[in-house]
Amino acid sequence: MAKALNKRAKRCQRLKDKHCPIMDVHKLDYISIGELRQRFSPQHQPLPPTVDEEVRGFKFYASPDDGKPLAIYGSDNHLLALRVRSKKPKDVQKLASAIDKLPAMKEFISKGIHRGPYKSIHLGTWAPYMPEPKTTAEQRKAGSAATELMAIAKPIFDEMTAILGGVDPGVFKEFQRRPLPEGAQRACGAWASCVVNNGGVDADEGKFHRDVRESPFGYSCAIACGNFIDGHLIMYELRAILEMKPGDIILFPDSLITHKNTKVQGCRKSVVAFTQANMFDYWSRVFPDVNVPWKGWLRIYANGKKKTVGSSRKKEPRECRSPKGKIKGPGARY
Ligand SMILES: O=C(O)CCC(=O)C(=O)O
Ligand SMILES: [Fe+2]
Repeated sequence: MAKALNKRAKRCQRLKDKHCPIMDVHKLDYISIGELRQRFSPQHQPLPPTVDEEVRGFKFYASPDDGKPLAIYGSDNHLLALRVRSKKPKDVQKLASAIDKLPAMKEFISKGIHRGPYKSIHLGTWAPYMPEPKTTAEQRKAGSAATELMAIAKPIFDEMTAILGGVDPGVFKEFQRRPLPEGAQRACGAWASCVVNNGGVDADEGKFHRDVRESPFGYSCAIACGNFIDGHLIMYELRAILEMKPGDIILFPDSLITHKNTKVQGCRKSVVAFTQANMFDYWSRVFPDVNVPWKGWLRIYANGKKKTVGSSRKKEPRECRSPKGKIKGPGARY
């Protein structure tokens, strides 16, 4: 497994050098991923009242017609955001149609933050408040429409995975190194799950948020599809507005960077692939060698309770079932 992953990561890097030798590269001297991690809080932090005025002064990164990739690095030379145009426009179109076929999606409210007019559905595998990762209830409820969508999205998830492997082999491997329990799939390429957003017609501007349940040591990856203009992605700490055209893929640490979409003209949909931090909590319970990197951080829950991450964790190895049903010990492989 580890060898195969290393090989895949190296292949992604070779492909990246071949396909994206020319990138529009920007380095920001006022922010770094290290600082963002230091400041990380699992609770949403209020932005200054002058935020709208500030945003008007942010740098706009247009998405060029030739799809030239854009990379934004922080002062520590770590990647903060990468935008790449999908090389599979037909699959992007199919994805947009498959999203329309999903059953009525609920309006999304997260941790008291109403994320605009989006309708959304969570697909794949995660483990909130449960001992073992499972397919999301929304996916089970959506049935065959969700299964079809995931099949249609597969080439896009593969593309996103290759992008991740090309720019951050460490995260690429961390996300895929360890198995999931029987019946739970790593559903979105390197990522365990995704959220499918459908903004409908002329979606309003979204609300600033961070996806605080995602690992602060990972990247999430979004693709925009549909028939629209605008709906750019504002990244607050980067003081940046990234244009996203249909088919644009953006890789960024969405638990660290406060972001929202601007108002859309037309029908904008998106799929965001992510791996929640709770997957690492699960792996750390099953495998004695896994340490959750954010162990020791103070977590403040919505009800005001505080807990130091990892303070009550027992490090006893537990059995893990392989997808084929055989019981395997710690370090089990697919
Ligand atoms: O659609 C996008 O560009 C981003 C969506 C997003 O931020 C989210 O679903 O959390
Ligand atoms: Fe988000």
